[in-house]
Amino acid sequence: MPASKSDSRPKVLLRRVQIRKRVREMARQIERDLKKEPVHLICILKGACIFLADLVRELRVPVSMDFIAVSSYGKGSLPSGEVRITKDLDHSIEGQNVVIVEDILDTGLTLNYLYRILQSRKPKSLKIAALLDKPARRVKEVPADYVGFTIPDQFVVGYGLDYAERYRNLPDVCVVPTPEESR
Ligand code: PRP
Ligand code: 7HP
Repeated sequence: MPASKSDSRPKVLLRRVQIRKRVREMARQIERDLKKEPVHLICILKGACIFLADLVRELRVPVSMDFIAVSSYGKGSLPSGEVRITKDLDHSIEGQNVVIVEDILDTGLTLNYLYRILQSRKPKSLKIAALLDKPARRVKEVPADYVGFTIPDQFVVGYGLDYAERYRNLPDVCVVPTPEESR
């Protein structure tokens, strides 16, 4: 039976087994590029925490990690482009091989901002691993080195991603209609 327009239940887009396989492949790719050197992972809170937890357990090189949180203003169809750090890193990244771990690359505002800030702190190398890439909404270019899945312009939840803080605990990545879409 086709879902009615008012059906707001999450629908699976990416199953947990698919995600697990792809995260393992991304870890292998990261290891190859690192040539056995240690890696310092920076998790962008909160959405990327589940991806980080799975990625670190797949990596077979020495790993350290840190966390950063940002807030963006004007999120929605017309982003204002303002991003602000609300929790900074605990440690310096100077001279380290850093990989920024992000759940979703959407407009690119968050990663464009963070990439520039972190690059100015003189890491040895700086790469970006994004589980999901939604290129349809890109406003700012972002040099993503590792992308799990390219997805269509739909609002997704689960595997760390939320809608109004809900659904982060869903093991699959699912699509939920936003209020604008259900109108
Ligand atoms: C989401 C997501 C990314 C960002 C991507 O974070 O986790 O960090 O938006 O969007 P952009 O490419 O358009 O900047 P959010 O601000 O919702 O915070 P959260 O991770 O705590 O849910
Ligand atoms: C942020 C975000 N959070 C959850 N789901 C999406 O599709 C998103 N795009 N940008």
